[in-house]
Amino acid sequence: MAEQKPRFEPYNHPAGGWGAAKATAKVLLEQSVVAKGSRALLSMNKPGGFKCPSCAFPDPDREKSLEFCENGAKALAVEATKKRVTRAFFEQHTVTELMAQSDYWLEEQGRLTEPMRYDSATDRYVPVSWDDAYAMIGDHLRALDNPDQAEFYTSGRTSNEAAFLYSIFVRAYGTNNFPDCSNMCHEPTSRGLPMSIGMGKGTIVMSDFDKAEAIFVIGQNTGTNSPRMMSNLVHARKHGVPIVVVNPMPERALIRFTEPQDPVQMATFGSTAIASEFVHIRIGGDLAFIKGVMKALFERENAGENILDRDFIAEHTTGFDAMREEVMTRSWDDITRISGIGEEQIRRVADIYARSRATIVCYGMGITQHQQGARMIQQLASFLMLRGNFGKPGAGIAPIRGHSNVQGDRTVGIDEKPTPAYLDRVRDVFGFEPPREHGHHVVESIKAMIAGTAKVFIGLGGNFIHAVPDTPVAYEAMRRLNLTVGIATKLNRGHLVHGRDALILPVIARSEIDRQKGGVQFITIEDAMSNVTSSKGILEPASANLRSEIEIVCRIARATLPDSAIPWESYIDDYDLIRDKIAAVYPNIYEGFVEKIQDPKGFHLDIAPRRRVWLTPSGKANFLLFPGLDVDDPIDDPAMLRLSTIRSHDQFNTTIYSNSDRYRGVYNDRMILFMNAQDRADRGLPPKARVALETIAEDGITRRVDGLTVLDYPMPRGAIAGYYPELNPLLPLGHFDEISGTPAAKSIPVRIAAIETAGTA
Ligand SMILES: Nc1nc2c(c(=O)[nH]1)N[C@H]1C(S)=C(S)[C@@H](COP(=O)(O)OP(=O)(O)OC[C@H]3O[C@@H](n4cnc5c(=O)[nH]c(N)nc54)[C@H](O)[C@@H]3O)O[C@H]1N2
Ligand SMILES: Nc1nc2c(c(=O)[nH]1)N[C@H]1C(S)=C(S)[C@@H](COP(=O)(O)OP(=O)(O)OC[C@H]3O[C@@H](n4cnc5c(=O)[nH]c(N)nc54)[C@H](O)[C@@H]3O)O[C@H]1N2
Ligand SMILES: [Mo]
Repeated sequence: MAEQKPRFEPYNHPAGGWGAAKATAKVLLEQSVVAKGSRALLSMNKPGGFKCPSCAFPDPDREKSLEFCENGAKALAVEATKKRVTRAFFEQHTVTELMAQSDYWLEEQGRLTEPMRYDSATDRYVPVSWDDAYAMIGDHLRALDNPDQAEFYTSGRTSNEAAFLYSIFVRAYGTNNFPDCSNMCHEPTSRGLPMSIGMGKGTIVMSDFDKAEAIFVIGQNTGTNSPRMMSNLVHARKHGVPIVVVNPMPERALIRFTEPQDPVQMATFGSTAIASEFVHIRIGGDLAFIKGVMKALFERENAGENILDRDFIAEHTTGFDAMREEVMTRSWDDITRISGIGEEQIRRVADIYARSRATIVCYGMGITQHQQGARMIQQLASFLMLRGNFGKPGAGIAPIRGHSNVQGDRTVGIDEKPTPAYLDRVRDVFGFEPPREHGHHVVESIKAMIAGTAKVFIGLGGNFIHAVPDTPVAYEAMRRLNLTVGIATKLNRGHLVHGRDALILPVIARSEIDRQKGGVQFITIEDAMSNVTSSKGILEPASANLRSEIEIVCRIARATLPDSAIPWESYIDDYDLIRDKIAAVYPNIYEGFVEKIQDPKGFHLDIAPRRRVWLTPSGKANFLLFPGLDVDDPIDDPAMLRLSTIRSHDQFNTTIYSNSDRYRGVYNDRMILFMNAQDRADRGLPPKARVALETIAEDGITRRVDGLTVLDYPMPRGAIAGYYPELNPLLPLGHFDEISGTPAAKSIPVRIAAIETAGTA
């Protein structure tokens, strides 16, 4: 792409619509895959086709002709691209030269085509045979003093089958070190929600959207990150269902949206107003806000109204009185000051909630990535419990997951804290004694690398190095390792920041045909609403020398554990054999997997709270105490700003599709700080000033990012936002959610460190 000048222009149209249609066509064109891509799009998310590799939102129940969105099309187009990274490419560029290129450029080079090994003599990646690559991994792993010296990362695009075998292999090898992308994402859901409702997953299914009488969307940028959910929101609004949006940024699609799949709206340039209440929350103000809404409800009850579901509370819950008492001690002054929301709006929202007989709360990274993200989620569950919004149609909690199979990977064993019952099942089914000691999550794995106790890193997908906090520290940690392995579709920074030995192992992508001895195979995924469906690629693989993730895992297992009694090779030929084992390890969840997955629509995993069954120690749903009003540690520094690191409309995590962010009016620049104009003026900054940002932390480390342009934006006072992963150097490794270890990427305390240029008006 030619270097283009940065441009800022507020986007005043509805989101979606023709802008989205145009962007979809453009990306197919850029990747030279118009015909192939369009054919593939027709089969995406259809029974018998493959699952969109982008987000985890389920397929709709409503019949429609096309089941993809602009960003799903982008994800597919970059996967189906005609561009290739070949051995000639690696011959032309040393790793040092590649390091000087942008992430965007690396991604643009296209699909990896054959296994490569790092050669330190020439500072280049050179071809290696698959067998030699497996042997190298086996040699390194067997040479370690202790299996806990290896870290086995998983990213959430990995299928159930590959993740399951990986979890068995790693445990047979002898460790529970499973850092995974979930540790930076919905881990607060997975760890926090079970304490409340006995289950770390969402409790709604798609049809609940049609029955809900109120929908909350908190800290989630739906139009960009799970665009297919916009259909549900549009449908709800057309039927008069109020939608409460809680977000420090007035995200365009949540304000006004044109449904690209609605021919009438498209033809008439019509659109739907989405948020009936837009709650312009301060970063981390959600606890104060939710407690404010609860206080308003309790006050109305005290005044004689009948708002709470007393039967539900009595029969199904514990801890209600203590919780209510704590909420009632909070003053309206504190609630409004800390949330940034006026009492009047809080009471209006309370009224919406009080009138609704079935309420859904959806949330995303704006809730999870805080220092008390898990406890905040527990309060959302409590809020729902007040009116019995579990186990009835149209109601429940809806964590909107990220990667398309991040939920499934956890269900089938990617868990650094496995339960004893699960480990017993693994022992009984596979005949080895798995390690019992808990392993490392992401933050702990980096600490182990820094301490020098970790020696080998294997990444099953993902781009660990740019997803994690404290980028420079992570670089240094990676470079100390004996071996780093990237199992990937595309070249990324993680392959360039490597250990003494390094391998890149290219895989068959989800949209591609996976031919094995037993015929063409399919894999399965579990979406954010616990539907398990099959996915079968239809495109020719990008190269004849790719392997399936399953094969790679099995071959690594054999090379590492030559005497293992587990029949690794057999799983490569026939993935049904893996599904049989999944059923054996998880009889309560996956019994009859092989038969049930024959249904083209898939099947739904049991979610106990939907039946009002609470798998908690008390056997009830628990109102949990979270005293105070702050989700993050307050900091007494008048210069402090809270930085939220977010996604643009044109990226998938660390993959940057373009440097623009259409709905926020930003073109050709990602080094942006969205800031309230008054906060800017208070700091003596002219419009569009170029500044450096520095983290406020007490660990003696200076964290600074230069070259950021300040953009006046409707942010609440004291709150700023900028892009991930460029701002990850500002996120301290020690700044994470207490319960889950998830980095608090939405609440980094920072200050302006320097004004580089005065900017322009
Ligand atoms: N196209 C596309 N789709 C994706 C992804 C992608 O990168 N691109 N990533 C996938 C993944 S892995 C994930 S986890 C999801 C992420 O999807 P989202 O959860 O939408 O993630 P973000 O864009 O990081 O930010 C979420 C929102 O939180 C708001 N926010 C920030 N701080 C606060 C706060 O303190 N309170 C509240 N209430 N809101 C706050 C931000 O303004 C932003 O609108 O999307 C998945 N889908
Ligand atoms: N500051 C900040 N940091 C964050 C976040 C944030 O909001 N702010 N969000 C966090 C979140 S929610 C997440 S989930 C993580 C994401 O962390 P990761 O999941 O590690 O990162 P991705 O960018 O999704 O990984 C992209 C790479 O995956 C590989 N890949 C793509 N498809 C496939 C496939 O089918 N198979 C295999 N084997 N490889 C494939 C490609 O090589 C590509 O370069 O980042 C986290 N980090
Ligand atoms: Mo995520």
